Amino acid sequence: MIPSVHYDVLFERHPNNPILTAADWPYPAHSVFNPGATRLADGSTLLLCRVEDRRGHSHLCAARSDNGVDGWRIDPEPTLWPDPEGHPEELWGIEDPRITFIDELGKYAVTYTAFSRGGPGVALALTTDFRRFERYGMVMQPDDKDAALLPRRVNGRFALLHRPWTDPSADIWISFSPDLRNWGGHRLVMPARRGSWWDANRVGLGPPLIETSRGWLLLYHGVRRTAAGCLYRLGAALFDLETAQECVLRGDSWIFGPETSYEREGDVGYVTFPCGYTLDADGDGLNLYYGAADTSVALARGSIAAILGWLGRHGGA
Ligand code: BMA
Repeated sequence: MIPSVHYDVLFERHPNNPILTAADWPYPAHSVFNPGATRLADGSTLLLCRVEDRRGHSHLCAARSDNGVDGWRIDPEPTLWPDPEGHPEELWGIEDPRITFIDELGKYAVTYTAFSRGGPGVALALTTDFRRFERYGMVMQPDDKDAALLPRRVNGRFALLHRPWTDPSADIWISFSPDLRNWGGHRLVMPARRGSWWDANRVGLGPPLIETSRGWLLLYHGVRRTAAGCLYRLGAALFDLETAQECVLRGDSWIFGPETSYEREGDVGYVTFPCGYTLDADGDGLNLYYGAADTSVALARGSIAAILGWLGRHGGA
């Protein structure tokens, strides 16, 4: 075995992990995982968690904390509940939200997986307070998931990263819209690798893209299928600031993956699945919130400068 001590450690797990589980929930919940995250205007952290019930269907529920680690105030009832009558695409639940604050609108955009009879697609809702939501419905039809908006327009258009399912692999695409309703300009921006690579079979956006002076930083999950099941790990890549569609650097190895018992044991073991982050006041400290084994919510801390430095040493075009 190659000792991991020889690899750079880019994320440190929080000692309180897992920071949220179903046992913390104020109403019956089977599992709580894959939260979207954002910093609210008052400096507190909001996690929009995926909560799965015993039917197997998911909804979203907000948890708020002053320090982003503990003292969570969890909504006493589901925050965003599937609405299959008004929105048939939500028939079998809503999952894996990503949150982007859109400056121009002064609103948070929540992109989530809507599990329809036709398969999982990407749905969008806007909110200012995470209490009332303005649904835009399904913006990318099945099979598609792992989507997030960029916080601002790129060349005059809103931009959405997402992950349509194409035979034989699942890759990351970008699409553009003038109004968040009509989408076009679809383009493949990062394919899964093949063969024995750690991200050989599937890749998908993790949290929303992070804007840095060197480019848009993409943290993505890579999936490798094995005889024992799938391994979900995290990788990094950098996209050019101007178009957000040219991959400038892609890291060769994964930078975070399932190692602890709460990441390896659960409903779906060997899964680390981040959907959200917050930044520290210094603009560098990165709080990465991730689902562990499709069972609980965990936190790992890193630094944008350290990830960019690592990409410079371990990334290729
Ligand atoms: C993906 C998504 C995630 C889930 C992961 C591992 O396809 O469905 O919600 O965490 O699989 O089961």
